[in-house]
Amino acid sequence: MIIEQADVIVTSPNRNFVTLRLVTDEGHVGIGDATLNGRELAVVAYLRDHVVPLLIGRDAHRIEDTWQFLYRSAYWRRGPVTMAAVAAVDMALWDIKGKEAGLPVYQLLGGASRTGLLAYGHASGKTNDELFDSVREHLEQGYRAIRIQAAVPGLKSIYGIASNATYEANKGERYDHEPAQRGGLPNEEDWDTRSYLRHIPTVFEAVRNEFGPELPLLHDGHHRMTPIQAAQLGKSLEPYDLFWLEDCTPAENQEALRLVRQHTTTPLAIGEIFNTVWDYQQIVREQLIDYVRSAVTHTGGITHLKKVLDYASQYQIKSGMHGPTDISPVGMAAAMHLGLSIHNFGIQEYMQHGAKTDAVFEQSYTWKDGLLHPGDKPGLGVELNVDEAGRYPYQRAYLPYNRLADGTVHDW
Ligand code: EZ4
Ligand code: CO
Repeated sequence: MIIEQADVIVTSPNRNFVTLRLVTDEGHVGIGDATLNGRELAVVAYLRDHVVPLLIGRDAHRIEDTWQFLYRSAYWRRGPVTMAAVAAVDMALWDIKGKEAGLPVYQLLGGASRTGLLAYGHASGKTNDELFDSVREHLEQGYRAIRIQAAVPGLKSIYGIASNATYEANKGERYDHEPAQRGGLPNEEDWDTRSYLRHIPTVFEAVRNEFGPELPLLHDGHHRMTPIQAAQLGKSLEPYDLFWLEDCTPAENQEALRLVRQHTTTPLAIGEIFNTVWDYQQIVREQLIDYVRSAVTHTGGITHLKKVLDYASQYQIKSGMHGPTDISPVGMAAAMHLGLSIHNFGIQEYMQHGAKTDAVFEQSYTWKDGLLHPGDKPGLGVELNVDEAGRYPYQRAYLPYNRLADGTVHDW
């Protein structure tokens, strides 16, 4: 089965998505997600100019060989652009193999290890009352685990607070929280770690008082703390029994997590911006994290992320795959097939795409009683409606960035 055609399709229904579409000589179509939020066109160029010419004429069945060929023959290894491009090829080939076999991808990966995937959504609010409304609405929608982000007094605009975080505020449309703003230049947000460290434990105390001890609660520190500040936060959140504290430090310095671990038993999740197993080498071996945050889209596809998660499983570390709306429905489906099949699944982030996105990407995955399931259609189970995609041209969009009170640029 030979790859005859490869197209890179950029579309911007509710936000930008990059999709690789492969067609074989037998007429099978496979799609893969290559969306790198805020840097989409870099991956488009990498695919179109450098990867597509290598794919035409290759045997579509040789997934592992194609992965190794794209990774090693480039000479320039790793990095988010390269790995998102490789991921898209990998996903599209798994999609094709499933269609050829007449099986959903999770069956090719060993079959289901569970009936469905626990998913968490994003509640947020500028005040505790607003936050409680957002939590209630998520519970009504069926979420069984919820991420909590709250505004910090004195800071005008910070990460994770949706202006339209409730169904009601969003005029009855599913909300599609997306920090990347279309058009113009990056939004500037402000930051002060001391105010944040003082405020966040009071928010979790209020949420536990309101919703009780059972509900799994998560929180994202979004790379802003030093190791000792992260240790302080982990410790101060211990009474509220978090499912995880995410990205407490910018974890390029893997060793830094040792210090955090020495001080707190709050579980740690890291890795949404990592892209290979090498980024996890030390933090997994030394058991410095509890959850792997990598998305299939940003970590070399199903083939490579499965290797990362198999490595993590030796240390009882589980998956917590990244799933904001900047992962396309194709990337989300790939995550669900992988999550359903591996033994060490932990939780899946799931935010629900907007109506326009759903019309471009026809999905067969389901979300019922708080659990996701990839569905049983052959392949990944998502079809790209090329005509519908063509109605939404690319729109430049940047992620925001942070400055401290004295004007210093800070991690976002
Ligand atoms: O900021 O996906 O846990 N989720 C996150 C996301 C990221 C965006 C960046 O593209 O941190 O909201
Ligand atoms: Co995050």
